[in-house]
Amino acid sequence: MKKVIIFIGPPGSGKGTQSKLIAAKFGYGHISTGDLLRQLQREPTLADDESEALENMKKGQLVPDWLIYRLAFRASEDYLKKGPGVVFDGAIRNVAQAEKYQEFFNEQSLLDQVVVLEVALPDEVSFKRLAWRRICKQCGAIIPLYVDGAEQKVCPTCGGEMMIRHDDQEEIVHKRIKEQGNAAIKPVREFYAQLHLLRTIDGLKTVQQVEKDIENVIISLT
Ligand code: B4P
Repeated sequence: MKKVIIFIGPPGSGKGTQSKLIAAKFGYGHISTGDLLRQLQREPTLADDESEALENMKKGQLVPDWLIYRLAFRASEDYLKKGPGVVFDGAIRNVAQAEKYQEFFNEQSLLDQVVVLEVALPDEVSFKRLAWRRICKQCGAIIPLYVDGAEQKVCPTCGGEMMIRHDDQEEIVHKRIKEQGNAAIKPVREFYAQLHLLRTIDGLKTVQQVEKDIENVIISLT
């Protein structure tokens, strides 16, 4: 199996859901730049440039690249020292970032250890999923509001209270899909396709089916 598994895909494609499952299954570290940014947001004191950068996230825009590198590279080095590998969740959203990560993997002698999994989903489906996404306040699980037509009232894993993420409000979701949806991702997927690192997974299937498809791909790669 490759040591570096990178998930790309439009917002709501299931990158977060699947990368957590895969990291837990194989004992890999899980780096979600979205989670790292939300964690940073909760810090009591922030540098001015960090506060400014986090404003972008609240508006549904990408944060500046330097902040992503600062957070993700440090976390990745820590995980690689301790465990078998790392799963990157939504950590690469433009070509400049993709190039910079390749430089970083080169410095770490990991260039031949990279696979990129695109979870593909039409933008129309993204909208519904994000507007109906809830997060458990207690354990951080990602929960769809409706399962088989029934509304979920508490976290099915720990019984915790569910909350709606600030950037999952309808008008912000529209903006995120416009700015981070399939049109925005196209150059990134082309970059990785040219390097023969890209594998595409159909994100329209059920969570369990998508997980199985991903497992089959990563187990087949040496
Ligand atoms: P993230 O936290 O990464 O969020 P996301 O892209 O919206 O969601 P994801 O695709 O992970 O969907 P999920 O599994 O939750 O990013 C948040 C923000 O951080 C960005 O908008 C940006 O501002 C900033 N940011 C992060 N990284 C950055 C970077 N590299 N550069 C610049 N800025 C960056 O799934 C969504 C819903 O669908 C859930 O309800 C889930 O249960 C459901 N679902 C999942 N799979 C399903 C399936 N197969 N079938 C049915 N439902 C499914």
